Amino acid sequence: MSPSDATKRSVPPVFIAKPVRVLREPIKRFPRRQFPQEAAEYNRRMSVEQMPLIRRGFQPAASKRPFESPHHASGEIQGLALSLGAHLVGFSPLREEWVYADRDFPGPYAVSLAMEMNAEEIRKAPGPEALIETLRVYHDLGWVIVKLAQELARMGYRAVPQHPFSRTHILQIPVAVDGGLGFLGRNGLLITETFGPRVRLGAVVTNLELHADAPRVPASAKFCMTCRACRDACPGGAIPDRPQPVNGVLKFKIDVDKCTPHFGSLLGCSVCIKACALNPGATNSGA
Ligand code: B12
Ligand code: SF4
Ligand code: SF4
Repeated sequence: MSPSDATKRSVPPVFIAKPVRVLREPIKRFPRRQFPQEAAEYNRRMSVEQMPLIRRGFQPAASKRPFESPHHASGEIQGLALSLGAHLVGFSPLREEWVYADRDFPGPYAVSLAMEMNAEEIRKAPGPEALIETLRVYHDLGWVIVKLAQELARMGYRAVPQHPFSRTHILQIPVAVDGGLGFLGRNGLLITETFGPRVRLGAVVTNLELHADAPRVPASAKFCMTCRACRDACPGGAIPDRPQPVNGVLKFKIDVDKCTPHFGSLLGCSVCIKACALNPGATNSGA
């Protein structure tokens, strides 16, 4: 089946679950008095400036701008996304397995986007600095996604933003893996070659035909099989010793019920990002 405009999913998804369904206990609220004002302000700006645009949607222009080839289209979209502020860009045909069961299939191609979080701020995790940095990058990447969607619509193509901090159609990590941005680490996060796991993810789904390179497994993925730095550092003991079969595929899967209490009480925690030996410049990388 060649990818076409938005269709309803016909194949049951594999790795699906609404977040509410996987969390046996509700996520504890972040302690209100500790919630930093700067983080609250980024949150407010996303709600009042970005979310209304996303809810309204992006109406494609009446005529489609032609591209010489999918290769040319990817090149142009990559340049555009980087100029808007993304740090990594990848393309993939969107697989139905990565779309939440209760959402429509949003389109045939995904543009995955990653934005780096500041290393100094993440080094201070867990605490208010890492939380502010998280919200800052959600906000800044949110604008990249909104603006890219606007541009695609102006070119005459459908564009469905997958904002990093709102309810999306897609699971960001496997889509980013398909787009060649990195691999799934023991810590349950996407690990990129350039920034390690210190990135936030978002995407725009579109019907513009894009050229996708085959996903690459970097050499560092092998190192991750034997390193356990994140597991030793995790305050909840949520990071696994071994990969486990999930829907027929071996993968590292964190224990969400052990993570969430710390995620809540430690203002988003982020220790599994900070502790990763594949952060650039980490002294425990074995390199
Ligand atoms: C719900 C959620 C949580 C929940 C549950 C976490 C979880 N593992 O599912 C809680 C609140 C605990 C949480 C915590 C954190 N989260 Co969170 N979370 C999400 C969210 C919104 C949905 C994920 C989901 O539906 N999980 C439920 C099921 C599907 O989980 P699962 O079966 O265990 O699968 C997980 C992975 O294995 C992977 N996955 C699933 N199937 C497959 C298949 C293949 C082939 C591969 C390669 C991967 C893969 O995706 C899932 C999420 O990581 C995503 C954004 C998004 N839309 O994807 C962000 C997201 C995964 N979180 C993120 C981050 C950074 C965090 C935290 C560090 C907190 C923080 N300060 O931001 C911690 C880290 C915990 C950890 N080590 O995983 C980032 C990850 C960035 C990265 N580098 O990978 C995301 C992508 C948000 C973003 N926009 O950047 N999170
Ligand atoms: S967010 Fe904290 S508790 Fe959750 S997996 Fe990462 S280090 Fe462990
Ligand atoms: S700390 Fe080590 S084991 Fe954990 S994700 Fe990073 S490389 Fe993999």
